[in-house]
Amino acid sequence: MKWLLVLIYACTSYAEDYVFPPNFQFGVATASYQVEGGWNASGKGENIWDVLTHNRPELIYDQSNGDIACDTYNKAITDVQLLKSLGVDFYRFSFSWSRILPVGTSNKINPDGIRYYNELIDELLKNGIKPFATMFHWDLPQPLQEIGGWPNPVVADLFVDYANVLFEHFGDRVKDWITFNEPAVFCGGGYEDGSKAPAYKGNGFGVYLCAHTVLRAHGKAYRLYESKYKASQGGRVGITLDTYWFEPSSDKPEDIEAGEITIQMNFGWFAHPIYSKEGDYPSVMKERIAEKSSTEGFPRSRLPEFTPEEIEEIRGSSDFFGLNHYTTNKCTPLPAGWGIPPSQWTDIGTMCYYETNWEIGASSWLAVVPWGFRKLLVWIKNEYNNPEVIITENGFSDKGELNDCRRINYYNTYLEELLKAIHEDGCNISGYTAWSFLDNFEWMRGFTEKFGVIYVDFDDPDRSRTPKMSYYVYKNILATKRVDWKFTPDSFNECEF
Ligand code: GBE
Repeated sequence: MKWLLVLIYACTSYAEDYVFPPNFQFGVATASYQVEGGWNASGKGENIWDVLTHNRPELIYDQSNGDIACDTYNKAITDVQLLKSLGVDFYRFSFSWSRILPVGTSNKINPDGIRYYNELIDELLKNGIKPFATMFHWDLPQPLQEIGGWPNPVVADLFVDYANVLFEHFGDRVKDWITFNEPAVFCGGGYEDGSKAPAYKGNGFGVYLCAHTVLRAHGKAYRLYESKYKASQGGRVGITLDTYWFEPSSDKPEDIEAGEITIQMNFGWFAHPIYSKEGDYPSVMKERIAEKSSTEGFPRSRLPEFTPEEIEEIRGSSDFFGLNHYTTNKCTPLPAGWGIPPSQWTDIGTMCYYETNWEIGASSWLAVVPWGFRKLLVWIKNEYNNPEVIITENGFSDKGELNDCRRINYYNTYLEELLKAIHEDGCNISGYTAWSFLDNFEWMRGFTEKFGVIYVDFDDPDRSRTPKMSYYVYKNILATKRVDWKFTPDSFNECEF
């Protein structure tokens, strides 16, 4: 009996026993529009989220906006002390394009924008925290939307001009750059399903044009850094892509194919051009959209084509793989006659859903499925030759409680799966970022869903901050480099897991 127990113990992998590698980096993240406020302060121009929330408040669950948000525009310096005490290696924040370039083009730079980010970056460095900067987290300057936004190919060049301003002013101190946050989400939301600014509803057309410009912009910004700044500044540039894990709904071949097609056309869409050996869009995506387009009577595919030069420019244009991951869906082929073509959804041709017994956060899309995280990490390893992955977002939403045991459960279980991916699957993962540092403006969901490890009182004109229980649990993980289910911070009640 005793030996049987020993055997069972030896064969079960206890992720609790795994530690994070010594050079593994931890951080927390925010995004400019979600936290800064100061929407019209000192020379800042308007962006598409200012315009959307002001003109169409009915689209936001609580009719709120990011005019003040967490007021980090005025609180950056004191917030750094909360980062310091948390013990993070880096802070992932994003630049507001229209705070730096009020009308989007680089002929006019706003000195107050440069000042604001200089002060934040200097304060981080003074406190031993690396700035990890995203150039674009969805807040496009409104004048660029007025010329069509991302579907207009010219916006790629304007983005590169903006990137050049950022490298020039901040690249002496910022060494870790992300060009874009989740292009699949802002292209799909902005130009296909209407769930993100500028909230256009499309028909399987603008969404691919948006993505095409973004990929070209990313490749060009990467090559600009490589040729003009890398030697002197010595930093690195990558991109952040997001995806659910798409689990086949059964082991039937058509369901397995549905899972694979879904990840290729939601994620491979961006990952394949950048990280695969061959470059360009995944072949399954090119074939499917060409075929659908032709049956729909289009003279050519709705998916634009890269030139051979563009394929080369984009291929390999990333020094790491930034990954945002939150949840998992199960997928099966779309039943015949479902969906109205042309659309991105009918192009993909699958139907994905949650199991009814999965735990759901305050966000209706956020099911807690930690094993999906590990499967995704292994899929990336196999598909793209084990690139260096940095988890640039992962987190859980609730209604803002301080005793946030469900968030702690989420972090503990997802981090355990990440540890298994490192130690058992050989995945090359070098960092992890909790979303989010602060409760903040959750896009169309307004302030109704909270992701922060710090509570922000949005009724208090001063936007006071109170660390939640998860803040201290995360702090303990960073300090001990392991997950400890028994750790209960002082003055909090123990969680029942
Ligand atoms: C990240 O995206 C964002 O980078 C970050 O800004 C945001 O605060 C964080 O997630 C939390 O949401 O019709 O609304 O139910 C779901 C995560 C929409 C990826 C939600 C879009 C998850 C992709 C559809 N999803 N998001 S619906």
